[in-house]
Amino acid sequence: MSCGNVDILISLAILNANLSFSATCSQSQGLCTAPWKKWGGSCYLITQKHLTNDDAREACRRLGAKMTAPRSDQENDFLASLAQGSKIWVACTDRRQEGECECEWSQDGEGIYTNWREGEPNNYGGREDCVFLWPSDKKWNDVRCEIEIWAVCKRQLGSCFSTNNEGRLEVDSCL
Ligand SMILES: [Ca+2]
Ligand SMILES: [Ca+2]
Repeated sequence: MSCGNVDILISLAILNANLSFSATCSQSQGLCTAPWKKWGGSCYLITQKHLTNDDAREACRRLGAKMTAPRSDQENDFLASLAQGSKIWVACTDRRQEGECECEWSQDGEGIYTNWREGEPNNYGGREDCVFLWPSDKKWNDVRCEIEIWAVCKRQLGSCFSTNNEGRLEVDSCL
């Protein structure tokens, strides 16, 4: 799937047929509106804000996305490249049952991808139920959920469009 002009024109044509002339948002295929970055079949946005795990999940939810948990070495590397040297949350937790890691974005029938640093997860102090990614070596560590670090939100490809005063569709940054 490309983000080329042809795709955009086709998407606009389809949307134009379905939308009335009012300000509205609609999902379309193949686009990630800046500052979201496209990778694989999804759009990613780094918060660049220090947030607790709960606040990071909520911040992503408000953007129509979910906090990220990578599902492959390639996606893990991509997240590390977005991190710009900062630690970032990985949306995995063993809050529900100590020692049982559950991750966002894992699919049925697919083993949970993990990339633990040696000696982790150690549940240090009996209080580490959330996970971050060290950008230096791209490895994971379990930590307390209350620390404040950056997060990456992920959502399926799509973009927002709205109609302008003349009823014409235009790409909008209404995320
Ligand atoms: Ca734990
Ligand atoms: Ca740890």
